[in-house]
Amino acid sequence: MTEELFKKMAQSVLDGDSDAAAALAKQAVESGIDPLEAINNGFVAGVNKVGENFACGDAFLPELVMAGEAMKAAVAALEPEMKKRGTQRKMLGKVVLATVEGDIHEIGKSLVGTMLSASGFEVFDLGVDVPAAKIIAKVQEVDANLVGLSALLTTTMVKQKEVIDELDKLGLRKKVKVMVGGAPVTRDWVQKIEADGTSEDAIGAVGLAKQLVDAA
Ligand code: B1M
Repeated sequence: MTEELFKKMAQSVLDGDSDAAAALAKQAVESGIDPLEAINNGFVAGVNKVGENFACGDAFLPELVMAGEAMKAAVAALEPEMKKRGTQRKMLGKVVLATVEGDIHEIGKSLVGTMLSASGFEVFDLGVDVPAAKIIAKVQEVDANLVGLSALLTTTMVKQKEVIDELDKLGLRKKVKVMVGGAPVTRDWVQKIEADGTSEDAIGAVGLAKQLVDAA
């Protein structure tokens, strides 16, 4: 019976069906199922499958976005019960995320944020066109262990370096890992600005964020 419900949960995420995901989450609460079990044995199985499908070209961007949204809807529906039970979901880390100053491309950055938060990171998404000073202030305010910087323009990539330099000046660079991304970002660029890594897509960003937090 519970196994059947877990399968339906995974399927709701695969289908990108936020309403079904939220309804199944509520059903789990009413049946007395531990909300963390519902997340880990039900919904996460779905989001992992979508990630695999995306990586091998069997799913595309809209499916990825909708799966992330469905996962978020499920977690939101389970959160009150988690708080009630005092079993907060284990957070993998705190990420301050932004598209750098001068750049208003938001779609890829938001997708990365959605997948990170659906995967267990606490995400502070500062939006687009964000100056380095604002990013650093947020890192300090929330004691973040990761910074994610998106840039879609060759003219704004340099702002990624500016954030890294500022972290360095404040002596925060060892403690705070930096991942960068966006279409123009290459491995060479990552090395040049001494970032901690990049990924070509949102699923890769989740894997990278987990690696960086584990290595810290
Ligand atoms: Co602009 N734009 N745009 N644009 N735009 C590009 C980037 C461009 C390549 C188009 C082109 O000429 N072929 C080009 C840049 C050229 C260059 O610098 N080499 C360009 C330009 C020139 C411009 C303007 C200057 C145009 C103008 O006004 N003359 C202007 C700049 C404005 C500014 O930022 N100051 C501009 C404006 C816009 C719109 C506002 C119209 C719109 C953005 C709307 C919005 O975001 N709300 C827009 C769009 C849509 C694009 C394209 C067509 C699509 C970008 C996108 O959303 N892709 C883009 C061409 C292209 O990329 N094909 C283009 C989908 C998204 C899911 O992918 O953002 O790459 P992406 O994110 C991926 C990965 O890169 C990675 O994961 C994401 C998910 O898979 N990733 C990360 C991203 N961030 C990451 C962070 C990570 C890890 C991975 O860790 C932190």
